[in-house]
Amino acid sequence: MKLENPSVHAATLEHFWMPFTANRQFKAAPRLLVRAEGMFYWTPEGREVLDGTAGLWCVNAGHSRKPIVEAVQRQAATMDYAPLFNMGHPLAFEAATAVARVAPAGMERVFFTNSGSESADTAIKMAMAYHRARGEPSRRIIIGRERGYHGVNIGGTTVGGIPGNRKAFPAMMTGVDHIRSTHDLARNAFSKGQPEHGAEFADELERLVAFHDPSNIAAVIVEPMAGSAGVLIPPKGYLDRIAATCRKHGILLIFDEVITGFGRLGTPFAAHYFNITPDLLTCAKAINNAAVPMGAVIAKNEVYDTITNAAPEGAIEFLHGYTYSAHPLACAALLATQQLYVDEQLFNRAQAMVPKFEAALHSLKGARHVIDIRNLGIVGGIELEPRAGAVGRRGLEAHIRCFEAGVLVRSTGDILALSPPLIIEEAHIERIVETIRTALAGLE
Ligand code: PXG
Repeated sequence: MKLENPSVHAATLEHFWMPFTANRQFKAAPRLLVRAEGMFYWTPEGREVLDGTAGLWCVNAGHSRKPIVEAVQRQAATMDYAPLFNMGHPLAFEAATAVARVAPAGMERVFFTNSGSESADTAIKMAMAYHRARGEPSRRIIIGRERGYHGVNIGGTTVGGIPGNRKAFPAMMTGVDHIRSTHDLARNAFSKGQPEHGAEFADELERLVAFHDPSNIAAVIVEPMAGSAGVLIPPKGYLDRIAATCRKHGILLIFDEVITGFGRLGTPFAAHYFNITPDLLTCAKAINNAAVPMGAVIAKNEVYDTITNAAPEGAIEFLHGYTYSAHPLACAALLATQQLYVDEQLFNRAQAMVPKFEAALHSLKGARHVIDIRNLGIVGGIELEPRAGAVGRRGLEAHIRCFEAGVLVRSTGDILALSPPLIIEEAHIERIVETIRTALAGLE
């Protein structure tokens, strides 16, 4: 028997079924990256591309940083893999301790996953397990929000609120409802930082709680700042009202901090930024600078204690976990990354850069097609007027033009999103903004 399939050739693009990509269009005109360092990527032709998105909101310390690279290399040569079910390896405990050190006070229990999607589904299961352990197993409903993104697994897809991501997979998980998004261009366009209007959107949660009855609701899951759906910044007072409603009715609050975690807003987490402590917090991406896939759910100590103490002595308390939970290479990258964040004071650095970032971004007001600009921390959103009959085309074309001009920006529909590495300098900010301005000027 021939072992090699004769129809498969090494240089072809057709075998890789690409994630969240227009496969046919991409393969007709591929945009490839082969090397990265600091603020830059390079294409196979050797063209430099300034990274305005930290990869996909994840490379917060900049690319291929030496301490992280060396930590992963060392670990790969020392112990490639070790099982963690009823076994352990020291790096897993050290990594959890490092995360607990920067987590909000009282949230010091860390469950490792391999992605933001797995973190969302893990948090949903934790919420259900918590209420069961407390003797209220009827609390199973999870409330998400329109335009929320919590990854692509079954729980995250169902509680997520991006219509396109959901429509082919309706009602995969039962017992889910959604509050409306906070996006309100009419009142809040061109706000700097948190917009003034819209705290009252949180009142809808009270309505849903009354409708379903608190005795049936396990948790509310929101991104403190919605990233994927186009940088939607919470209005002033909004998150406080959501948190107060959850507290009042014994509902767990889950913050999805996959994007906001580890310095994106100039604080370790958005929870610190908004001074709200959720019950569960999901993260991934910048947890280890995206050097090796990794995510985590950070739980309030009380959630961990409740679930753990409800199980009989000797029993596994939470029947959940992944083969690669706390993978040694991911843990090594995590420890080096967290140390780098401290050594370079990257969160403070990000905070100090916000006024310059904000001013440069808002200088695009008046640029062609721009109908809104919004920002928080080192995150920017630029909303373009959609082209009649072709929603999303203008955004995608702007992304491609910027890439060709040497700057990576993210497009989601007709919204451009910026989330550069936190090592960004003023000159980089200027180059990103001017590249966008030029790209938009030449765009129909
Ligand atoms: N929650 C949030 C808030 C996210 O932003 C996930 C969960 C899922 O994480 P994983 O690791 O399973 O992908 C994310 C992921 C974009 C973009 O263009 C954003 C994400 C992923 C890909 C693209 O905004 N965020």
